[in-house]
Order: sequence, then C-alpha cells, then structure tokens
Amino acid sequence: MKTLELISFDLCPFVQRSRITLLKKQVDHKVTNIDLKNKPQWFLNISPLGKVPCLKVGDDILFESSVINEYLDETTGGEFLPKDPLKKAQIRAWIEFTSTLTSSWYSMTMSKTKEDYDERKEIFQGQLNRLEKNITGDTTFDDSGFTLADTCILPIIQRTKLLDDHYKTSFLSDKPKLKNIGLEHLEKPYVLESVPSDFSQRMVAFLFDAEVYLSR
Ligand SMILES: N[C@@H](CCC(=O)N[C@@H](CS)C(=O)NCC(=O)O)C(=O)O
Repeated sequence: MKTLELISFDLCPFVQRSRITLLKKQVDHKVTNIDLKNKPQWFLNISPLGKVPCLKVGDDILFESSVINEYLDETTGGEFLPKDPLKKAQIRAWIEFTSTLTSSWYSMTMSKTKEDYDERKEIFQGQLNRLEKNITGDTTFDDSGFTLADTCILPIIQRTKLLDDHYKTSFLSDKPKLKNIGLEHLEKPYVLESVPSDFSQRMVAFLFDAEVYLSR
C-alpha cells in the first residue's frame, strides 16, 4: 500500500471521520496538523477547497472526508459499506445527512446570542431526532454492523455529549439509540485516539474564547 498522510486540524469533526476509519482498521498513516487560521501555502496548493481533511496517497491527493473514507475502506477490505447497492446508497445518504447535522451543531454552538441559539437549537434538535428515528442497529447506525455512517455519527455524539456534560444541555437524554452507540464506541481506542487527549478542555476553551452564548 502507498504511504498515507492525513492533513488535519485536530478538532475537526470531518477529519475525525477518517481518523476513526484509519484507527479502527489499524492502517499505518501519518497525521500532519495545520493551523486553519494561517493555512500554509503548500496546503492551499493541494487542497482545492482549502479544507481539511486531505489525504496524500503517495504523491496523489484526495479531499472530502466521505470520499477519503470510501477510498480507505475500499482499499482495506470494504467491510464498512454494505455490498447491497440500495443499502450502500442509504448509508451514503445518511452520511450526507450527518454533514448537515455537523454544520447545525457548529452553528448552534457558536451562537453568540440567546435568540440565535434558540433558533438554531430547534434545527439541530429536529435533525438529531430524525437521525435517532432512523437508527436500526443496537450499537451502530445500521443493523448490518459498523459502517462509514458510524465514523460520521461518533464525532457528533461526542460533541453533543460534551454539551450535555459541560453546559448541562439535555440533547441525548431522550435519544437512547444515539446514547447506546456512544456508550459502545466513545471510550474505544479508535475514538479516544481520533482526537487530542485534552479534547474536552480544548473545545471548552475554544468556545469560551469565542464568547459563545453557551459559555456565559
Ligand atoms: N465537506 C468537507 C468539510 C470539511 C470542513 O468543513 N473542514 C473544516 C474544518 S472542520 C475546514 O477545513 N475549514 C477551513 C475553512 O473553511 O477555511 C468534508 O467533509 O471534508
């Protein structure tokens, strides 16, 4: 296999998807973190959208987390996507949904006023409810086992649990399926190592510095 280098920002939920895939499959790789506020020129040269993650595969570049994840899965056995075309398409569709959900989490969390927070919370909560209703597995999104959808849902559960634990929100209190997926995976090495060891403190400090409504 060609050498793999993941270009990363260590708090990014989209990067985390690929880290989870790489770590769960125990694939050798290097991680290079960049400063998103001061993107290096070499990064801008290789990243068409100026976003992380990017994956260097030998001398080739891949971008977009869902594409990177499919490549990583396909080249290492392909067991993180169902073989059945309809099932596979459904997982891909829910992966797309989780990208919107991730943006909604971010937008809500970064709200600076109560009005913005309340408005965005409605949107996030509605989407989270919908995700919860569509989970068919006991400890995974799909009843066929761990899929690439789980690599996208875990960063959301982790960040939402952080809000519940630290800011006393209660997003997961009526979400037994999401809670169960979190219980099963969040403390496993492939999730713990997919973020910095001081992830919670870093996130809380980041939100405090950003003077968001939740930090008040
Ligand atoms: N659709 C992209 C989203 C990636 C993304 O939004 N990454 C953020 C960091 S979490 C980024 O690089 N932002 C830099 C910028 O927009 O300037 C993916 O799934 O890879």
